[in-house]
Amino acid sequence: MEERKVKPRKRWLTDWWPNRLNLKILRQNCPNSNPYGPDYNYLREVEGLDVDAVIKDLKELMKTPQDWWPADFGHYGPLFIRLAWHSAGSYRIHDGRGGARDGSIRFPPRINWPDNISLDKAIRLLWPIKKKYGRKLSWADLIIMAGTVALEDMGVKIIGFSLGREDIYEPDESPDWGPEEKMLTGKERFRGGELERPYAATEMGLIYVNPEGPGGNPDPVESAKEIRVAFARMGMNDEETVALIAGGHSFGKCHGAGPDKHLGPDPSSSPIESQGLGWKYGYKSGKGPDTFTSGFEVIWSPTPTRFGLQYLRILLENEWELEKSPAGKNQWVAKDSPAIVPDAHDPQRKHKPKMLTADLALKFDPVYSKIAKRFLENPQEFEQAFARAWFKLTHRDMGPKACYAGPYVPEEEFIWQDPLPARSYELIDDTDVAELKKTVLASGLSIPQLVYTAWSSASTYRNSDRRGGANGARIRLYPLNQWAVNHPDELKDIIATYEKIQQEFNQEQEKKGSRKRVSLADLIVLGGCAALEAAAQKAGFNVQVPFTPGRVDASQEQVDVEFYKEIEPFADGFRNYFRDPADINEGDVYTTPEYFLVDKAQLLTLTVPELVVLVGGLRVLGATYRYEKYGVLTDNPGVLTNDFFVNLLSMDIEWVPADDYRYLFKGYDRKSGELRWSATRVDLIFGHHDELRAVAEVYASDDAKEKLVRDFIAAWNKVMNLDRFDLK
Ligand code: HEB
Repeated sequence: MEERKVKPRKRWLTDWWPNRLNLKILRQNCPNSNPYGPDYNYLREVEGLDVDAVIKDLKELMKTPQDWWPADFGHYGPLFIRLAWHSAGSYRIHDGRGGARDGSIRFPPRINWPDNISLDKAIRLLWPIKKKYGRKLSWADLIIMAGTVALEDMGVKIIGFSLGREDIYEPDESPDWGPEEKMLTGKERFRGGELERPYAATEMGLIYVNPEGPGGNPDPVESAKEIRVAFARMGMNDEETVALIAGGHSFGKCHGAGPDKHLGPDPSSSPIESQGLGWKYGYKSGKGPDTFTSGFEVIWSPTPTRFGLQYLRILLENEWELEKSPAGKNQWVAKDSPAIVPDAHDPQRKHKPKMLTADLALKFDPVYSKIAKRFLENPQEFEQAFARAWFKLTHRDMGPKACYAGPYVPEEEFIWQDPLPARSYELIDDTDVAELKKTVLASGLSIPQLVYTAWSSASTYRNSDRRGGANGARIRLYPLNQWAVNHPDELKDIIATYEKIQQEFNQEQEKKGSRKRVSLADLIVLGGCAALEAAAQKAGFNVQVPFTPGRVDASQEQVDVEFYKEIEPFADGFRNYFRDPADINEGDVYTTPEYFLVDKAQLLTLTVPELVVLVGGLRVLGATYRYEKYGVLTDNPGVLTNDFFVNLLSMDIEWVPADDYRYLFKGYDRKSGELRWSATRVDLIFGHHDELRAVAEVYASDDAKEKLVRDFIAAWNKVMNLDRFDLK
């Protein structure tokens, strides 16, 4: 029986006004939506977990088939590996979103993606273990652990595993997954032939690429091109890509027992009695040998529950013939091979080895095939490469090693963890801080320069993968010191000034026999704090800006150069920076600069009031890109006033577009016609958008002068310390 179709009674604002800037992503995961309450500390809980007991339980559960969802080859390991891979594999480097760290694969849209069919079953299979360990083990950790333990159980020498991924309890709507309105289409995300940033998948609803080949065209060479782009967007090079695919497809099978017309709707669209399980398959039994997942019917290896070289050998040593799966999909069969591959459910049956177009990419792309051959000849190298790439795949969104937990964290430090040196000296104290503030203010650097540099250093942080930030002072190193938004030419001189202050201070300490030293990373932040105090003083407020020393300086070798080259921003509303719309690169998503402002605010974990007060404050401080006057709506730049809001909301000013893109604007005095201000869209949005305006009104009010100072400092302090995992 069909579920009664209910016409929605309610229309959301986004249905009526889809172009209205949506601030919802700044209100996700409020503390009161966490059922464990505000005092819950997952890292502390998981430290009390009996990890070996969980591993034992997992190994047993994997080999205990359930009637409601039978195991292929008597082992759920391959399914769990696919679950972990799809949980981690939607990570993309450009904004660090996607990934496994919050367990968001449990929620829409990801649980409903056609690429994730049957993973709802994998999660339900794990429920008894989640239930047993409750608050001590998150879904996010359990999912990655299940895949990793499966690998180990099936013969991979893994290099380690970290716990510490805390669950969310609502869908994460911050990632932009693409412009398409239909699943499994991907036309709109390509511009000038290039995949727009931040996307990594080539089609909506996929983790990476279409297994059948681009747009369903079974061309392995073209497929390789897609794979290369998609895996690069995940931060994986050719060697890691070959290792991951060849290692992953050593296990398990593809499911496409019959036509897709029998496939039911996704979990969110399924009738209520299905209890969150989707894709009920109405063909024969709909499970076990009659399963439909991807629509391919492929088993790669004669030993699908054992790690080894079989996949690579079969791939490289056979000729491949195109055929159709029972669901009508293009797939490949080893032409002259005997039937050497076991059936997943019937011990009497054997099959010929088969492959996907995306597998043949590893054979027909010249670079991939060279690596594949080398792996086949050097089994240990292959296993090592796979184990290392798997660790990176499943941990790269967790941030620095300080965020890791549990007994199996590998000793080794990886470049993608943004490593930091250990501190070998004592920290400066309050007296030193006060002295250094004076020295910085007397160094000739201006308030806008000091604020801009500190902000530039700290605001590289993104909570999506916990990378960037002020610690390490990477802003002074290549390539961050070349980012246009960081004023490369001027930055050199500013850093030189800071280095001089640092040297003098440290030398003096050494002379005194003191072990105290100051790092450049600390000095850059301290300079910003000193400038803020001075700017507040000029506004008539005597305030202390909090400063916590302890940052250290990374070396050039500790910078993940390729990564930081890739993530150079082309928009940053906090500094009123937007690459000229005329020379936005092919491949950069072009949407409005104010959209990127909100996007960046989410990566900085800011609330709406924090976003508003920070932009208003940074503008009057004059900390704008190239110190241009856009948005500096004050006659006293460098003074921490609420002028930005007062002047923006003033009805005495009329705003007029000043370019073809409606990016720049001029503000004229309505009475005299005199030109008063210049601004960008990012400035005007605070007067235009109803919610932002509501908060801007608070700060523009006559009683909010001191409130602005205090709130700005609090939000500033939050941003300066976002990456201080050493303090948490
Ligand atoms: Fe994979 C499965 C595709 C990569 C692991 N895969 C699979 C399938 C498909 C695919 C279609 C079937 C599904 C069903 O069930 O039906 N992949 C793919 C692609 C790619 C991949 C396209 C890119 C190129 N994989 C991968 C990686 C990994 C994997 C990287 C890991 C590392 N897979 C996997 C597994 C499986 C699969 C384990 C099996 C599952 C079962 O058995 O259930």
